[in-house]
Amino acid sequence: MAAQFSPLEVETTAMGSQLDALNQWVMDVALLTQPDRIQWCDGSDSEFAELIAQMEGDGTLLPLNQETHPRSWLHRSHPDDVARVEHLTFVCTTDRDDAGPNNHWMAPTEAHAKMDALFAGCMRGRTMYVIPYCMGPIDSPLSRCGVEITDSPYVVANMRIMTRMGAAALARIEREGQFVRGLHSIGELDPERRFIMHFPEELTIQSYGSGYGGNALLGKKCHALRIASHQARSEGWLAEHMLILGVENPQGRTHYIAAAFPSACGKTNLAMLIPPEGYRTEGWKVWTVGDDICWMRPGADGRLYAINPEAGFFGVAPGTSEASNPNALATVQRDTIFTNVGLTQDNQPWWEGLDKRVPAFDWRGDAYDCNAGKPAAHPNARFTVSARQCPSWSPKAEDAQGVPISAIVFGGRRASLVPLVFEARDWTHGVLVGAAMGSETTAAATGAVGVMRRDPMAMKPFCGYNFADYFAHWLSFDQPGAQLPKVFHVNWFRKGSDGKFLWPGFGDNLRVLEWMLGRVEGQADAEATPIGAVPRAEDVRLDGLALTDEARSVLFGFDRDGWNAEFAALEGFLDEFGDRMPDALREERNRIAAELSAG
Ligand code: GTP
Ligand code: SPV
Ligand code: MN
Repeated sequence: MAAQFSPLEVETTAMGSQLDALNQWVMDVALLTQPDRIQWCDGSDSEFAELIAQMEGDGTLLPLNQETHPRSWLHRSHPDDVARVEHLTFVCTTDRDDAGPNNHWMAPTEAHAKMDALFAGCMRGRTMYVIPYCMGPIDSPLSRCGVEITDSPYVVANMRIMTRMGAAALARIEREGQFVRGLHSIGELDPERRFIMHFPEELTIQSYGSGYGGNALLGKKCHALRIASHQARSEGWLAEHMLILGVENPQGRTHYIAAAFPSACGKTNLAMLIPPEGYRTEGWKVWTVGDDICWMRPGADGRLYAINPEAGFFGVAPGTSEASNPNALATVQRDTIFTNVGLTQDNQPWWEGLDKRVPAFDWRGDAYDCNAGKPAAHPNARFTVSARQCPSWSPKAEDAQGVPISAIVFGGRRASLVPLVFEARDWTHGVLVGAAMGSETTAAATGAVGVMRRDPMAMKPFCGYNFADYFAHWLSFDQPGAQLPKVFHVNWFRKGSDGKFLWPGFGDNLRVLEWMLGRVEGQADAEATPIGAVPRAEDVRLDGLALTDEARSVLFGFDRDGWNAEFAALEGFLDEFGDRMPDALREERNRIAAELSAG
């Protein structure tokens, strides 16, 4: 059936589509890229097994120790292709201002010409895979679909884990008639010939020259954040770089929390939190709904309802251990693709922070030299695994209606100034808190690590349109009848005078979540300050923690002079957006700045 719409001399698997627009696009792409073969992916087990066998055969995947890690593999990427490339990522809107100063911009005609030249003939000798996928539960009104065309079997295997991929997604696409078009080729994996282009007005993505997750699994950051944020703005919802978790208290009541932290700043870890021992004994539980992306929209009762558009985790491996994140470790014991981790002598995956064993090979496959001072795993080494394998996977995670959100949390890596937690006064203040977020850069993107930058709502690399319009969109949710979540800010990464983290983090972060939910239910105390409500040390349960006096005063303190300087700098940031920046945010900043300087 598929062969009839392809004028090319190519071998095509059956399936094809009932949707002329999809068939036509696949044919146009094939004419441009000239693949030897077209494979429509149905998402079946047999298709997955064939892909894996093929990749084992050509060395793309190395089978791991099947006794300790059944059906799990190591993929070693090209050494220059290990992270997102923000400097090569563009938002191509007709009007430059629609992309905003927060994005790299290129005119759509110029970008199309550039990409057409790169894609021309690039799939000669290769198979072109057509991947219909659904972001979110297949039956959810909040879900959205796309089709990714790629020449990378590694991408197909990862998309099968990360999305609802195949026949069911195709059926929904045929019913709806609309889908996001993503075209990807690994090209020559040449950093000089690499671009990640977004055309939000055309619901189109074009990615060339990288096989790395965020650049190549187009359902993830490209669709579910950059394109979806654009769609969400016009349709009245939010597409956010947030984890979603449920906290069940000893009375059996569950509150859901969504939290935006920048890349490699703790979303996966918080989403899979295991309560500290005392809390476990009392009956506290944490349920994982999502670890990276959250789509939210107001329900009939005025509350925000959230779904996780993803079906798997593409998580940071280094630092994951039995002590820090036992749930993640349990999740990746089988049916997992590891990318750029090290290997032990007996073929088990290994990364820094896992345990005390000494690995035999580093992520490039070279013999590991423990005296060379280089890590065995790449700092941005990742695992791809189905979310259903996670022991804390929430029974509500695949609910078509989503979960109601009680609290929104912003946070980043801030060595100084920012206390452990504070609460915004109201929604407008909360939007300003998100807009003002800053964090130190991490290995999730190429470039320097540890540099402070502004990363509003953890969306600096992911917002598909002008931040000023984005903040205005956030403000617009404050409507009569809305039951908006409370907004908080956290900082797990405050350092002491010895340069070490002052807060133990990980499971103990539940102590902070408990305080937040106490605020939501009107039970917990705090001190009002110009930056918001800050708990005193006695307002948060710290039993069993050995916090130093410095930790207590700094984590629960408020540094007026430091915040004065922070708010002065914030004015400059808001001004970068000129008239487009909503007055309400400027007024909110002015009000707090005045309070701060009034002393
Ligand atoms: P992306 O997948 O890139 O979006 O990252 P993420 O936000 O999910 O980050 P993740 O949870 O994978 O954490 C990244 C790093 O931060 C890991 O090395 C963790 O060990 C470390 N980390 C996470 N939570 C904490 C914490 O509470 N305290 C400290 N000190 N480190 C943490
Ligand atoms: C991130 O960098 O925020 C990630 C990994 O979650 S990627 O899919 O590469 O964006
Ligand atoms: Mn992320």
